Amino acid sequence: MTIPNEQRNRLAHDPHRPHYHFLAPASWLNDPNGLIQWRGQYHLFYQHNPDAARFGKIYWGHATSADLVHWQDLPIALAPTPDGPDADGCWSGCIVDDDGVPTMLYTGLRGRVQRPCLATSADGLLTWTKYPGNPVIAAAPLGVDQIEFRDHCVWKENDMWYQAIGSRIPDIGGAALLYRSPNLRDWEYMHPLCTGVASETGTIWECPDFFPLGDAHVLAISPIPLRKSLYLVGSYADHRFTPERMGEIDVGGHFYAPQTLRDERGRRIMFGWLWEGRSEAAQLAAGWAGVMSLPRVLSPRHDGRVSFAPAPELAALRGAHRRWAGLQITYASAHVLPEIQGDSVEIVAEFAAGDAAAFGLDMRRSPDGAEYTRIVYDRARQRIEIDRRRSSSSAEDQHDVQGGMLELADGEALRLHIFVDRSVVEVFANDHMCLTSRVYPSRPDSLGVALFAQGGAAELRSIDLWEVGSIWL
Ligand code: DQQ
Repeated sequence: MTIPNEQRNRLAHDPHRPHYHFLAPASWLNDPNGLIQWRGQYHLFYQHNPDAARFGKIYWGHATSADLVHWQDLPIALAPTPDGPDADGCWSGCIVDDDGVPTMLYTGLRGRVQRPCLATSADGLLTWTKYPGNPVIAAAPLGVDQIEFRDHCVWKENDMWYQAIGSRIPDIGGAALLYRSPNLRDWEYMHPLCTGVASETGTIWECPDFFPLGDAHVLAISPIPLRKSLYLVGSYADHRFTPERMGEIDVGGHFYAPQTLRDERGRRIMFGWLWEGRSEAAQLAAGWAGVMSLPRVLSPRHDGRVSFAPAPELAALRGAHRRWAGLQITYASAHVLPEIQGDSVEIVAEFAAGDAAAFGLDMRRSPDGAEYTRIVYDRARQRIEIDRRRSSSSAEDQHDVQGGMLELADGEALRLHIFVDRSVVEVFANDHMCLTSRVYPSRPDSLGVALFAQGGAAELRSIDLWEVGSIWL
């Protein structure tokens, strides 16, 4: 049997393979699953096809971390059982603590039919025994699409377990269906926890994740066909969730199917799947596809939205550091930061807009400026964007501009916290908004960082850069 470290070492030479974002030892990764802190250790399970770098027959991969930053691979946790209800795949789900017994609810796929299944672990989450009575729910309720019925969020209220399952109500829209159970095995359908409107929030909701945050409740959903994840903030009463506000979890176009955990310190922490931005042929040739986002800490904002910040533990990866302060940036000059070269760096930059119409920062920049990936703030449109039109010279890679609204109050600075990790660019703007994208620079010398302003001057108040170490133990 190949052990994961050997697989990782075999792919280590690949210049696009991140080294401080989590990814599978090799092959395919998609959704985070079963996130839990158990007896102090963080556990990250993930949708995994060990056979090829493409979606296929899905297993649950597994890794653990003592500090939320450094990870150790563990053997595959869950595999399809021939002739079982999960014969064609073990799709997304969650893990809860059932009075000391780690208990997993996941979606068993057989043919096109998706049904909830249960498994338990008696050895600290390493190996899992499937419940002989699987599936624990025989079919989706009447009126619900029978083959769009998957992904599980389970929680306890008083002595009762509750479960939200993603689905589609024909002619209406995506929905999260609510069930209850005294024992995690016998489930009674109650009603939709929340139903969407197809024109606004898609026709199918995948990966519902429901949790309290501050005084409100949050429902995170990944709607088909939107290709992005949303959060709904609202109130939860009589086992129904009423959304009052909606936002995008990440506006960079590459973040999907997030799941959260509440850790032992009471923090709500989210991981999401960062899909690729290059052709399927390139993914197969690379031998790997799919990366996990950095862990993000969620908190409620004064305006009712949710704020996302990188987990502070990530600072443990920082190496050599450089700092500049008080630079005037004008259109006339290219402000290439000297002595900064890197495809694995963390950057914290604070800009005052001055009279510039647009300003920002280029990274993965070639010395001649032909290749770069740009983060730009457009003042008139109040938009922050990631621009990949010059990120690589390969026609096989995506070349677009993605972004969203970021309103800055009068005099408010733009604070960018950027994590460049080879093919991943993960950006946190003003401590609450995320843009994540994937880039595949063609040139080995696309390693520089530069600042720019257009239509006037901007002031770079300060910029800190760190080299970033690896997360693999
Ligand atoms: N992917 C899983 C499903 C989920 C979808 C299959 C979201 O369970 O609905 O890997 O990426």
